[in-house]
Amino acid sequence: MEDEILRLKAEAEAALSAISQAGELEPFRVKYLGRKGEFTLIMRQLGKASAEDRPRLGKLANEIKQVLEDAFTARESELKAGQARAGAVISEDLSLPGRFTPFGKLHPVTQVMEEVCSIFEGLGFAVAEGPDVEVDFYNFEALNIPKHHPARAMHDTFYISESLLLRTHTSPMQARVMEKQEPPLRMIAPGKVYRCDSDITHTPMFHQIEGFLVDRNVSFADLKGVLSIVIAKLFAPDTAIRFRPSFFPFTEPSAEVDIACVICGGSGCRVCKQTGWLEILGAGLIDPEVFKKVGYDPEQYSGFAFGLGIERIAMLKYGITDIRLYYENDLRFLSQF
Ligand code: 2NL
Repeated sequence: MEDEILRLKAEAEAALSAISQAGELEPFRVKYLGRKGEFTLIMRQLGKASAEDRPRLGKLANEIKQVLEDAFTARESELKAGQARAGAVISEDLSLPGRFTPFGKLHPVTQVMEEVCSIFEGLGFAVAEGPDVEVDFYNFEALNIPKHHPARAMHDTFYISESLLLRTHTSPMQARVMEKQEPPLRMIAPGKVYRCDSDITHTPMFHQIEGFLVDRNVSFADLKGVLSIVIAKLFAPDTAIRFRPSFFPFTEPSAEVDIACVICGGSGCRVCKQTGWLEILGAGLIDPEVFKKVGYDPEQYSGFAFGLGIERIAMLKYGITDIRLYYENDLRFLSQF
């Protein structure tokens, strides 16, 4: 009887290790471990053994059955894992097109902002960013706009308190830099600005880049030279430009700069209101009063400054006709840039 049990163990172990495919597992289980299998038969025959041998043989048979069941389970999971690996390789069709991964893009305003910044950086201008919440002094006072000056009314300021406000332009940053550093200086200040104004062509928040250069003997010709290069790089190399006299409290003389209409090339159309020209920025030579406020000697230094609105430049560059498109988050619009 004992020999029979041990022989069956050896036979089952050999059969198990010969199994190479998952399909052979079930017949093995039925033959050796099933309810009508070889081990069940042996257990039944234990009744024929002598009373003194029976407990020992029963224990031996049970132990061996357990060992075989464990070995079977291990072999089963081994084969199933192998099958999954093989299946994965076979089911992959390498000729199928890849899955589309949607990717984001920079907003057109951000793209133009970065483009203008990199053009100025190429001309040696440093980039400085400042706080959106400003104190009255840097936003107005230092830029030659005293309290009750009519220019304050032009700015439609959002006040937070008597002396705190949302900056109405990015030049406060320039005043902060001039106060701390001595010329020669060349820098630009990009960022968000805020004005309490909202209609089809105005949003209460928009983006500006303002810049300035201060050194000895800086003239209007230097301003014209720098702006000509920037406009040529931003639009087309042969874009015509013109300067019109204007007024800003912080520059004297001041000018508004136009480019030949990017739509009609100067012959007149709806976009340029039949003038052939589009205004793209304001500029001028820094007013000596500003130099005094930041502690520079206007007899020693001169400089130019300019400011441009990014939304407007992006509209002209890309032919965008409605400023509201910037804020609707419509992917059909945004994915074009
Ligand atoms: C415009 C006009 C301008 C500035 C901005 C400036 C002034 C100083 C220092 C640094 Cl004193 N930046 N900014 C100067 C002239 C004109 O903006 O029409 N902007 C959209």
